[in-house]
Amino acid sequence: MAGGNDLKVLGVWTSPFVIRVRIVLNLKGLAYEYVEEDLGNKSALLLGSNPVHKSVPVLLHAGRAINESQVILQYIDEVWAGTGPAVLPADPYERAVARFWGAYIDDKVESAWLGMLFRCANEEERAAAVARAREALDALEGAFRDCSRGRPFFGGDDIGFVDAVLGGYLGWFGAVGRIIGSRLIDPARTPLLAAWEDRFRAADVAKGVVPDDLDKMLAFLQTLRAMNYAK
Ligand SMILES: N[C@@H](CCC(=O)N[C@@H](CS)C(=O)NCC(=O)O)C(=O)O
Repeated sequence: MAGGNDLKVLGVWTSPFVIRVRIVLNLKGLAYEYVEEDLGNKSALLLGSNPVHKSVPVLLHAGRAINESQVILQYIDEVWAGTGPAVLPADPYERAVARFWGAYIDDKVESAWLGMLFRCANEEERAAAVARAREALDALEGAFRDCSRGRPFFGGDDIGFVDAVLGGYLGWFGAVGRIIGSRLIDPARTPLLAAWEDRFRAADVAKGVVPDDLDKMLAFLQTLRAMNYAK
């Protein structure tokens, strides 16, 4: 790990947005301090660092705050361009494609994620959100085929931008799988993406960052629901 960069991440351990930032810091081999926030009682540092959205993640680099996870990923890639693998592709067209899919994931997958876990009043509403998630995953199956060109990740041989953006959701996908009794990324329907999920979960940069304790995730879900999170 490269130290001495004065990096601090304000986060919540289950947040897909925080997880993707930690994955990219790991990918770059950058040491950082991680500070767990309580969304029910946000710290003065969080409120002062992200006064617009008051959300995590916040990356503090030498005391200066960078907000919004996809902006943070691009910042890390630019500042530490010479350290570790590139997060975004070098080619401008491929960079545009990666940014397109990153935006797609936070549009379609995020809304389905909120629907599956937080905004469903009954099992019928949850099933509708699962169907929306699987439709988005169908599109991502095609994206994976085009971006990876037979290699293991969206980013090619290494985990890259789209991998980190989508990979941040895998902890919650596991929890959804437990609730619905089947894998959200269905190997029969989206086989390339299901194989990608297995590879991503096994990657060193994901270990200890993508949550795999489903009981703990589901207990945390109850806490968030009690807080009326994401209403
Ligand atoms: N678009 C933001 C989303 C961040 C976000 O929604 N974070 C949640 C945690 S998963 C949060 O901090 N919510 C603030 C709150 O609950 O008050 C990003 O990509 O960073």
